[in-house]
Amino acid sequence: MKNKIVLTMLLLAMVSGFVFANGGGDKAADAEKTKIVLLVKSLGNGFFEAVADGGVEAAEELGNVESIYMGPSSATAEGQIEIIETLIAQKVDGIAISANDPDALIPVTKKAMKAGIRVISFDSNISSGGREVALAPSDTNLIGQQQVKLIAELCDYKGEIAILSATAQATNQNAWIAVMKEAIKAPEYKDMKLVDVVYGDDAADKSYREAVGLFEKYPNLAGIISPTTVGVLAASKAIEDEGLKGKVQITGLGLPSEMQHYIENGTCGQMALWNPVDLGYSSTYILARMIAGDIEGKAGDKVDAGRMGSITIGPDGETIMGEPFVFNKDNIAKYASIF
Ligand code: RAM
Repeated sequence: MKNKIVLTMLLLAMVSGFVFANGGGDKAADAEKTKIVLLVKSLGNGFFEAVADGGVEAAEELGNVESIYMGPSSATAEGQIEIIETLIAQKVDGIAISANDPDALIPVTKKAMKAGIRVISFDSNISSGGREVALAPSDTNLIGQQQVKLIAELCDYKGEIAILSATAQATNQNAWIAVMKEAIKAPEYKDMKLVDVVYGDDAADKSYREAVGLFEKYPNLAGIISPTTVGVLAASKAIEDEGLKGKVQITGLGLPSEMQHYIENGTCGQMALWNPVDLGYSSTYILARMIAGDIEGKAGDKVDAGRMGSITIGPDGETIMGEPFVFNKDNIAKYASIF
């Protein structure tokens, strides 16, 4: 089934690129298109499907680009390494990776770069040396501090708090959690205690089980922070199913289209996120400009990124997209129709 989805997406990507860029149906020209792959943590995640939409949008605008969406069936570095090996053999032009591990991919991405493939990471980054540009959705400190503030407001600044994360190796979640652990030491949070960090691996069933495990282990649990779209959705469902709405608060990084029900019925009072469509769109533009030779991908380079304007590459290739939005009952419907 999953293989079928990958194949269908590949075919769709090829067909749409073909129709939009060539119009007349010139197969030779199609083969000459710049092939840019968005390699995500895992398939079946609505967040990354929105990223893929952004890739296709950018490819259509750029005209000579084919956007290809790929990912392993579960969020592992091994699965991504296997795919990158295949992409090297296929001689694609560029790969933008949301990495399942900051370091484990480096040997294979180095091999890809040596073979002339341009490699950037986005969303969940690869350490320096394993990619050229690293596009973060927002400032790490800002995200971590905001998550603690959001749960504090929901819990009246008191009680036991747990974190339900994605995988234990995820670069992005681990960086945010490190900030949360520091942030919660601030005086205004003195009556809040971080009791546990558990991992749902960005799989809906495991995340759900981990949430239920927290309710059992901590009968006085006041709130959960889940900085993953998969986790926050699963935990919200677990809270509702277990009749804990109002007793256990939940916040995190949630996709409005998936969380509308839980925001509107008050299970999740508020949560944050950025626009994943913009992330796929920006990544595709950055790679396309690097492949075309318009920029090197070095600090100080300015990328002309379509409707995202000009993106400046920072020191060590690190680049930030924008600020997270906060969603609540008042604005969720508007955003749910977009991503
Ligand atoms: C999940 C993934 C992704 C993360 C979002 C917030 O979809 O873990 O990497 O950025 O949540």
